[in-house]
Amino acid sequence: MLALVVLTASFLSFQGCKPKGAQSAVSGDAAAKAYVAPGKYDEFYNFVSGGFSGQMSVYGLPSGRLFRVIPVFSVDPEKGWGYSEETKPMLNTSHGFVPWDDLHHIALSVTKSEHDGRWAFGNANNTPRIARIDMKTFRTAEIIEIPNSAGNHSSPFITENSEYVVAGTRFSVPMGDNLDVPINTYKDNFKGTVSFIGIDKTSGEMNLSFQIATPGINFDLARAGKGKSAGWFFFSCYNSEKANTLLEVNASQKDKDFIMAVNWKKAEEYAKAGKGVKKQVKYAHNKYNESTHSATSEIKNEVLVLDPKDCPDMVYFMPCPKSPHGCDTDPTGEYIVGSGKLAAVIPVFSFAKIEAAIAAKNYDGEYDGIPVLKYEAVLHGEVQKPGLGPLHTEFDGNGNAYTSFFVSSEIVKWNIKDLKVLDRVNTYYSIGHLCVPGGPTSKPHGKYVIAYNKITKDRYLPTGPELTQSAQLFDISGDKMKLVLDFPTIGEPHYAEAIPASMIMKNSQKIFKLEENKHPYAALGDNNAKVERKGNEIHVYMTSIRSHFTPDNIEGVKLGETVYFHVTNLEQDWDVPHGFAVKGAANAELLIMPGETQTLAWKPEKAGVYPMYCTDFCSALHQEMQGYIRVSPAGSNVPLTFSTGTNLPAAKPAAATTAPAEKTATK
Ligand code: RUQ
Ligand code: CUA
Repeated sequence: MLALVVLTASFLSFQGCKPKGAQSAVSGDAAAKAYVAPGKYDEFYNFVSGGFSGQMSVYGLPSGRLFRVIPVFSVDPEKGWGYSEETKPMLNTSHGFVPWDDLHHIALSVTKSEHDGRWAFGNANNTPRIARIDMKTFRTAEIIEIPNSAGNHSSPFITENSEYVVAGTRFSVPMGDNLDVPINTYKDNFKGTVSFIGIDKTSGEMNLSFQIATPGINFDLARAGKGKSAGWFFFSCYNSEKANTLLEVNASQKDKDFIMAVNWKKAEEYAKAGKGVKKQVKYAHNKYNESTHSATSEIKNEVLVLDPKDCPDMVYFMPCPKSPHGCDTDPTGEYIVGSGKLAAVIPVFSFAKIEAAIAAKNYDGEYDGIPVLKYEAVLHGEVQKPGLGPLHTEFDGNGNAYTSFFVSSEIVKWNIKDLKVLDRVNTYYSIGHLCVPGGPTSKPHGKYVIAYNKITKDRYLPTGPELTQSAQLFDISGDKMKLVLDFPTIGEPHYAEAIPASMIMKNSQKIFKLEENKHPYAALGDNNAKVERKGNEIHVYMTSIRSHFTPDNIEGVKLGETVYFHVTNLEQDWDVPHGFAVKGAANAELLIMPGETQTLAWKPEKAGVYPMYCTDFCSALHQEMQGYIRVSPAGSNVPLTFSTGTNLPAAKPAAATTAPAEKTATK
């Protein structure tokens, strides 16, 4: 048995085989299908998670053109994200400032399980957090940390009407007062959680509503129910063996792991009825305010935890073959697809049968006190011989499912009701997630399936040891899937959702209104520009407008002082950002949108004159958009002055006592 497991494990680590006919898989009209003529728009926005880049990227479909990289969990010098004083608090956590994370999954907000085009959510895997991106601005509006979690992989997933965004911990960990325990006491001391984060209907603001304590297993992925199963949530779990070392072998011992079914409506009732226990924790909640153009970070200390032991009928386990990875619910909400990474079949569960099995108490014992439903009792059926290494499933709304297979490197189309395989196409190579526009919703938009591949090999011009990351677009409008396009992506394209462009573009924000700018250091007009000394801080209230800064000459800064450049972009025109950089600054540039104020902190190390300039090509005289700041020794008596377009009028006293006096002396 062990030998078999080891064999399977090494088989899985094999880097996907190269399918035959890799070059000739494209049919004649493919180019026309992906072609979006210059000046024309794509039909879909594709929001793609950035994996270990910590960002989210946005592509057009069907063209595969990259539109934007949205900074989320990682600092981004292009936009000054995490470098400007205003955005730094967004990356604050209970561990302090964290400049990076690993963003695996996207969840777009839904109403009645259909896309509503308001927000995109993304998870931080490493230091558990969830971010909310506002689709009006394509910016991160909020980040909430998740306590009692480690490796926030099973996240974020969203309920029917975006009531909650939900997150399961990948690692079980010690919780409570004593965290310093021997690792080999795993079975006694390590526990898991799934977290329900409430979303405000209007503002989108997140709040950690409650957590459910679970046995010490690993949560991998999840989906909410829909339609009649909308009050339920389904989580795939592995390591029901509760191994804490060499999981590739030790967590693959059992024939079946679980899908955990949670009645979240019931959990919500228990939480409201005070069934939970308030636990002391520490987590950061960061919000970006669009009128102050600044983020705040608040550390919170409490979470409500529900224990299934005190909350009957809230949690059930369903056996699922061999380390289930993806767990997907079909558009009707009747079928739940589990994908066992090591399984030879795809089990499909029936919600009607789950309800019946619960009513009849058709159990197969318990796991840590939680009832385990009988596999046969809840099973709709198994897809036979689908492929090797099933990972994820999306749906087209016509009764078909599309499952990605890592090991056999293909997408397999099958019918949800009769479980018959209908078609298969090779992917180049080793697909992870896949995306049908609207695929996880109750109303898929269909048309395409996009493969997000793990390995690129020979598909593009080589770029040294690291090759480009890659996605592939297939047309699914006919009976057979057809490869249309390969397109390179930024790393790592993990999961993605696609939404019709028409749902987003009409709401796209063009500028921030100056009259709504409540930034405490904004200068709302050139006349309001000024420089002030506060203790050992110099605050520059600076404006930028095509094509100058006010002020653009500053003198009188002393070594040891920190200069804060608060730059307000006075433009009120779409597509006219200005940038700002100063020589020697130990951070990034600022990129300031029309009507916005952003701040760069700079602590000069040497006396001298330092140039500063606009970094974004904004006008014909962009290259003239520059200035100087003079730094003098700590004890100097150079007065603090500033100007634009005049030769330092405020500095006249100093000039009068030196230059004219000298002139007088020579006469
Ligand atoms: S998981 S490749 Cu990190 Cu989304 Cu299946
Ligand atoms: Cu402003 Cu270039």
